[in-house]
This record gives sequence, C-alpha cells and structure tokens, in this order.
Amino acid sequence: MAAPQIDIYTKFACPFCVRAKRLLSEKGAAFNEYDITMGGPKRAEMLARAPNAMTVPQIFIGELHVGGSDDLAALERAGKLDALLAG
Ligand SMILES: N[C@@H](CCC(=O)N[C@@H](CS)C(=O)NCC(=O)O)C(=O)O
Repeated sequence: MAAPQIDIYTKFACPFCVRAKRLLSEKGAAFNEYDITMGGPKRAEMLARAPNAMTVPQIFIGELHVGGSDDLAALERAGKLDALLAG
C-alpha cells in the first residue's frame, strides 16, 4: 500500500513543530509543511480539517487527524505510528 500523504501545519519558532517534524524525519516519512504564521488560506484549510485546533502543529496522516506533537509522540510510544505511516 502506498504511504499516505502527511500534512503538518506549523508556525515560525514553534518548538512543538520542530519536535513533530523531527520524529517524522527520523521515521523517514516525507511530509508537506504549511507555515501558517501569517494566517492565510492554509490556516483556514487547517481549521476546516480540524475545527477545534487551538495550537500548532496540527498533523494529518492521510485523512486521519492525529492532533499535535504530543499526540504524534503518543502514537509512537504506543507502537502505532509505523503502521499509520505505512498506510
Ligand atoms: N500539546 C500541543 C502543544 C502545542 C503548542 O503549545 N504549540 C504552541 C506553539 S509551539 C502554540 O500553538 N501556541 C499557540 C499559538 O501559537 O497560537 C502539542 O503537542 O502539539
């Protein structure tokens, strides 16, 4: 099965964003990063996909809304991240 598309919405100087991207990179997962520091259509898109999002990063693996960096790390600790990234 093809690896799912991974989208991560970030802001400038966001340590949680750095942490999440580092974990994805360590996993060898390619991702699309959208910097929404200045708002704009990608911020609106993020809020359409995750209406309750109050923080960045917001991470999507395929259609799955993972949540933030802590949620991504929790998936890894639970041993579930590899399977999600594999699709
Ligand atoms: N538990 C969240 C915390 C994320 C967080 O606090 N992000 C900060 C930036 S690093 C944030 O979005 N602050 C509010 C804002 O920038 O509007 C996670 O793991 O992603």
